[in-house]
Amino acid sequence: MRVLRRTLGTFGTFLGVLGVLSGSVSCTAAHGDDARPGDDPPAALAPFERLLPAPASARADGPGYAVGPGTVIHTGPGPDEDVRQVGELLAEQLRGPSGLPLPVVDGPGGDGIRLRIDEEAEGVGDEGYRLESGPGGITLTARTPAGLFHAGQTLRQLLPVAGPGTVPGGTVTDRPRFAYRGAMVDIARHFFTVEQVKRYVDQLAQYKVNTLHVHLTDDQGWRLAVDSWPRLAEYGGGSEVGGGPGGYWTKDEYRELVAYAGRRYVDVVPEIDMPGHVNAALASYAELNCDGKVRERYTGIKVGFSSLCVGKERTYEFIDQVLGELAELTPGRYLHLGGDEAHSTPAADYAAFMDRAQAVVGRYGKTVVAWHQLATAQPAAGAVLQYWGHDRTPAAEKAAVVAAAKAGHPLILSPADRLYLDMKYGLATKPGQVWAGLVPVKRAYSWNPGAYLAGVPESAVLGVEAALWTETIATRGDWELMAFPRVLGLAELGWSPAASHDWASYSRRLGAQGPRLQAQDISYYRAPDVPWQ
Ligand code: TNX
Repeated sequence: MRVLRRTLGTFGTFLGVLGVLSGSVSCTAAHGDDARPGDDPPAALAPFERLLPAPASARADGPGYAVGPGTVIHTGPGPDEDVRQVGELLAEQLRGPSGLPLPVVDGPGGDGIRLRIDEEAEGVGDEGYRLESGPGGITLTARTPAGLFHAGQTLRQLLPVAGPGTVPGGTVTDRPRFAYRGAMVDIARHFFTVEQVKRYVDQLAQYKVNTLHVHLTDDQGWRLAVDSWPRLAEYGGGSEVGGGPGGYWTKDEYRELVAYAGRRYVDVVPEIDMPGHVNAALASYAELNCDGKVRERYTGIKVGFSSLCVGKERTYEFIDQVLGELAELTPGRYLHLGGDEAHSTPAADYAAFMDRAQAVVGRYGKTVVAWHQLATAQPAAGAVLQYWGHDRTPAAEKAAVVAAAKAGHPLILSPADRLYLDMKYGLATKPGQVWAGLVPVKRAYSWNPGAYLAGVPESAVLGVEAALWTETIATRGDWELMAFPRVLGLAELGWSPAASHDWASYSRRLGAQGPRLQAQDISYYRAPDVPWQ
């Protein structure tokens, strides 16, 4: 791996990557911690040891609780609609695999699985929880319903993949390292339905990922209906990479996704990318173009060729109406403005445009998120920057981001050579790109977000996000192949304490997730250096 990293630092080209691969064979063989085909099957881990993401603390102690036909889920002591909903959802999630009835009952109850809010619970923060298991049952305690939801996801992992089972006795006390643990999906390059994205939300939420960033618009398609500009979706949504039919989400579908994610304590962050990446809009409305001439729809995979017309007042009416409708649909605090790769917008125009766009977001009561290129302009007070650089990003570009972080702009880290899920694992990976290098499972996990950018302290890092760009990804199978298992590494980096960071331990726990992923029909990549169970 060390050779891989060094070589990528020297050559960014495809040829460089080829060179790395031939070198990596001997490099892998030299490492003792890589399991290879033919090794003995890995020993099973005890339930508390296989939790992923690793909890802040877990202690096995004494006899456990057998979840069986008589088990009841108690959502008490008092009536609380949110706790009730967490209990209902947990029951749904446990019934399938266990085959048990698991009725949900209001009130404190007796034996069984008990969900309790305790606003004074210690060591759990806003999103964490305590899970205590003994012969009389399992008690999940948290300050918030979100914490109870996360406790329930831990409980799922303590039970067998199929059939009833016994949760060992003991206590888990847990809380996240970072507040923002995100995954981005690009439904613009290839269109994907709300149903597919909901499936991803379920897959992610079980690993305590709490944010879904949706890249809704790009050169190849506009994917959300906007009442004041209907041709955006109706015409601009009718294309995608490769010439397929594309598609778009109605407002009701978008609302449904937001509600579905919300029930799983996942916030939706919608992105309307601007001032670049806008060909679909320029193809839908002639008036958005500086020359007043409508553009052709685009189905290729180039970036950086389109720009909104910065000098035209109509452009600002457009973004005001689009962002206004989006803000109304979005209960979360963030609107993502994109702002990346605006290669066709002169720097001064870019800065002037982003000033006005950020003001619009503020006026609708939301907080701006933008790709880190915003650091080259003037990020608004409180704006969050999403860093997508990599080992070969020029020092000056990094320095602008570091300066913005020091000036108080929280960072979301999405290093392209770690967390871009569209990068190939190896050259044999069919879908995917290689511009940021190959990203094997180990590389996606083996870095420290708290000390990633020199000069940026951990306290300036809001969190991490894995991005699934879809230029080369057109099917659910390819989506899952690229996301799994690397997105579990993202979940672990975002949640688990820095002290637990260790590939040997992580890869064993990842291997133990294999049967769970399989049971959920997730077509994941069986990376050769993971000891899959
Ligand atoms: C860079 S990341 C992009 C996207 C591409 C992606 C492909 C970013 C902010 N821009 O437009 O889809 O690379 O890997």
